[in-house]
Amino acid sequence: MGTVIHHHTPLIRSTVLSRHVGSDVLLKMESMQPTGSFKARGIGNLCQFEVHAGATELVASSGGNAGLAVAYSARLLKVAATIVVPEETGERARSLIAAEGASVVVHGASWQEAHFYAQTLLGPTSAYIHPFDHPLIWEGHATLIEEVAETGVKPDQIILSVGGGGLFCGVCLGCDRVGWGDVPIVAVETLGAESFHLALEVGNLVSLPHITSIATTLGVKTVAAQTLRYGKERSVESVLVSDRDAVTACLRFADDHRTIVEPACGAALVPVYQSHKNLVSNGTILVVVCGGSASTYKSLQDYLT
Ligand code: PLV
Repeated sequence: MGTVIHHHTPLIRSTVLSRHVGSDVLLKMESMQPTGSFKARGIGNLCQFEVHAGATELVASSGGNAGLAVAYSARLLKVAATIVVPEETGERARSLIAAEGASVVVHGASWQEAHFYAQTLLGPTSAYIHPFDHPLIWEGHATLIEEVAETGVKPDQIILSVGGGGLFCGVCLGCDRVGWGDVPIVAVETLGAESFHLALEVGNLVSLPHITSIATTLGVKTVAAQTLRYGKERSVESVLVSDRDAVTACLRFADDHRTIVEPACGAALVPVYQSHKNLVSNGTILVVVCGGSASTYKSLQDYLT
């Protein structure tokens, strides 16, 4: 058996949110993974594969949470890790990564610059761990849908947030595996990080000039090619929300569910808190509470003042 890196997470029916929208709102609590986000699933899977293939060092680039999952995996798998984060990644995320025993390197304005730089640090026995663009990452993330399906519930709609789309690809793959290929997905991004929205609009991959959203872990200038492919093939509604609304959703969620998440995750809660016009009524809505470790209650409050 391999090393246990991700956990089976709770699936909670939210009374508050269900009453609010008039549908059953089910929360897949990925915020309860050991490093606070869904990343443990797919990133853990890729790290495990690389170490079994002989890697003695894992090198990654990340907005924060993927890097934290690499650092955590590396510690469990007993290999070294170097994580390159951009300048916009805050002190809290950096210190959480360092606390797992990884080296933290700060480079570039956004994740894309960190990504190019990280690849120059690879030694002969290092493996590069991308934060979202790898089939083994999608395989790992797909397990969250398999866990929901095991409960016997089939949702009428799935809401999640999109950065580069690793989570989205994993959810699409998981849906295919459990026979949910027809379940529509609401894909949420913040304004200033809307690389998926624009790609869907023009039908091609686009590159944002800058990331201006505070949801820096959604701050990917170009989504993965597979993200766009799935986006074209399936029933996907792309929704854009403001940073302010994402933070407000985080604070309401903290009060309603005693859980602190990043704005990157709060974004996926906005359509629910704002009773978005296209939410299914009298049905079942699955929200992927993807989590994120960089925020504190105070940092969320400070943003609004
Ligand atoms: N964050 C990536 C990319 O950052 C990272 O390196 O951590 N929600 C949270 C809390 C996240 O951390 C991320 C990804 C996402 C959502 C979006 O996931 P994706 O990239 O798989 O769509 C720049």
